[in-house]
Amino acid sequence: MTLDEPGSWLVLPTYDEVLNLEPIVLAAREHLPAGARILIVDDNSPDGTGRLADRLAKESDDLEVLHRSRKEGLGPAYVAGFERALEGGARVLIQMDADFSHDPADIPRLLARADDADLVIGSRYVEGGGVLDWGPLRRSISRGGSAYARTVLGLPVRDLTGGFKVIRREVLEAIDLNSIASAGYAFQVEVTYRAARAGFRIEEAPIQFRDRRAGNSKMTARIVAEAAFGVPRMRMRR
Ligand SMILES: Nc1nc2c(ncn2[C@@H]2O[C@H](COP(=O)(O)OP(=O)(O)OP(=O)(O)O)[C@@H](O)[C@H]2O)c(=O)[nH]1
Ligand SMILES: [Mg+2]
Repeated sequence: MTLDEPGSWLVLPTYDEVLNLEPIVLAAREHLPAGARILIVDDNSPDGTGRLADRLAKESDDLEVLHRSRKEGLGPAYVAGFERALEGGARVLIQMDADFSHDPADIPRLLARADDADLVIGSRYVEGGGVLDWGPLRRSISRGGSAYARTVLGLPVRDLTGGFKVIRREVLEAIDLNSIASAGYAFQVEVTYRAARAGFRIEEAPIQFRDRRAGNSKMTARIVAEAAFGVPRMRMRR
């Protein structure tokens, strides 16, 4: 395996994304820098996403698959994926949903911002960012969630729950990934919180978020509750 500069790895967590996976991989390749690698982290999806991922990996050598035996939530899937990418020599990691809620065409702009930041957050809640398809209820839950976490944690970040990020290797090495307990959106908050506490430079770049293209949402009341109760706990633990 040869890694071109700057050693970018795209980590794509999947659970039942069989309809989105191949299109998102093709779209991502169009926008990733030369030499970038793609790591799919699949939690034994019942719909066969993992088998499709294996086929894609066989067809091209820029892509590999990390199979996990069961669904444990986004957090543990990302921790496992980040570790694999770090072992593989990643210098800059990109995390993105595999359902087209995040636009792969934004990758170069986010990566460019990492020239002078350690963590770049694709942000719905800064000037120029937004959410295209959500109704008023989901919008206010998301906005309220970010505002709540921002206040409780005292962080100057507008979009704390978003999952489209560019993260420099040094950040992940510094924040003790394995002690992160959060599984859902709280995971996104916790990574950013720890990066901020460790003194890393954080920037938000505007993105337009849209509803998933195909398949079903995995958001549950439990994930929301974990974020609501988990955020004050993060602060107490520090
Ligand atoms: N490996 C793995 N991936 C997951 C898990 N939960 C969600 N994902 C993936 O993480 C990304 C974001 O999750 P989504 O299901 O889109 O969750 P969401 O964005 O909260 O909900 P919707 O966009 O409304 O569907 C997608 O690529 C999912 O397939 C999980 O437990 N394990
Ligand atoms: Mg989604």
